[in-house]
Amino acid sequence: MSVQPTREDKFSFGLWTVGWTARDPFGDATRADLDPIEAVHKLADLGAYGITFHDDDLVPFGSDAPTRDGIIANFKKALEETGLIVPMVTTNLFTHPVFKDGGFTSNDRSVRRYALRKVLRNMDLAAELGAKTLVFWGGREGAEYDVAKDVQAALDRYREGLNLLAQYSEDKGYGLRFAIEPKPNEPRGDILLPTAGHAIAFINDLERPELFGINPEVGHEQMSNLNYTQGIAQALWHGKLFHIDLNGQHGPKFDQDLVFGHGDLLSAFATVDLLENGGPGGGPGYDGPRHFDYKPSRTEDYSGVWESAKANMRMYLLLKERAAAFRADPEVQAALEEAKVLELSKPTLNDGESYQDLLNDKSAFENYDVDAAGAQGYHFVKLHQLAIDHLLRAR
Ligand code: ASC
Ligand code: MN
Ligand code: MN
Ligand code: MN
Repeated sequence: MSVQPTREDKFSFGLWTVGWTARDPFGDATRADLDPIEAVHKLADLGAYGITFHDDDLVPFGSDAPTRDGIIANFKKALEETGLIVPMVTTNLFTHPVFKDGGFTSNDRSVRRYALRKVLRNMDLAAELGAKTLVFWGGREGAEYDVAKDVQAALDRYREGLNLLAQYSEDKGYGLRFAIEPKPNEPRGDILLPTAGHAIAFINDLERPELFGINPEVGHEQMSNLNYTQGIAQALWHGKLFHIDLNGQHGPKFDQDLVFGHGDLLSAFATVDLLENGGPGGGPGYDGPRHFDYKPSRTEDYSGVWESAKANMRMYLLLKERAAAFRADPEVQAALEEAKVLELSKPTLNDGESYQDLLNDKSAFENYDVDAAGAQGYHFVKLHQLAIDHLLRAR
């Protein structure tokens, strides 16, 4: 089995991940700054195909125009030398104090106008670098105090902002797609659009819903005690899984941003199985970047940083191989059958059957043996144990 990543695997990393210097609310940085050019070369050497960034990860906030141009030119050169691409770009609307009450939804109107300008400038760069997706992680769009935020007005302003940005992309011919990344809390006490479901519902009220999807992050959904795999399954069903942030998390607590699979391993197995193979009944899988948004632990030096970057890709490929073995196993196929997992793909009504036909069908109700149906076993545990046997290489 090969766990050597290749470009075909479509692995990408945020510049802010391997470049995180590990400053946290309680302690100083434990690592020196990482040169983005070194990050490009190192990630390319390790087998990644893409690198992503917030505007300020690449060009320090407040840089003058010549400095900015110089940094971007050097970055492009490194991309050309390595063949690494930039599949996604995102905008930092959370670090500078100006954004302490949000970007698109700050109570202060001038902050909202500034935030829009910052994204518009970044969108030009995204298009110049050939990015296909622009992510919005609204970490500061939220509140600590219910009485201090008019949530309905905030959603109006969120919508106003996103409509404008989409209009700009279309007018400029950039053809970008936009992905909203939910998170329930941290750094705000409560964040707007806290889960995948909230974000998908919100998208339906935008001017161009077809240009908007979501970028769910493993840990962010799990912080809400939600099932990540079920969340992305629903996003796929809606055609809304535009991008994905893979990492690891141990249940509802602070955002851990561990290596993918280093949190809930069983859930990670199910996630990879879904992304790679689609639903067992033929539902869609995922074709986009396998993007890692993790933070190399504060305990690690740079050799540990690169070990952790490799670990993300290794985890993904190991799980991909295990998921393929699981699907190929005839006993699993039989267990899926026995558990009626595949029967769920069969429509509940016959072809062309109306409710009147259903009402006329005595076998569906009057003569239905409800006690026998209630007494049947579904054998789900046996199927699940087969999955675990494959995951543990016991089969
Ligand atoms: C993002 C994103 C996050 C946050 C976080 C910043 O763009 O996807 O989850 O920013 O990684 O530290
Ligand atoms: Mn996170
Ligand atoms: Mn993320
Ligand atoms: Mn993150």
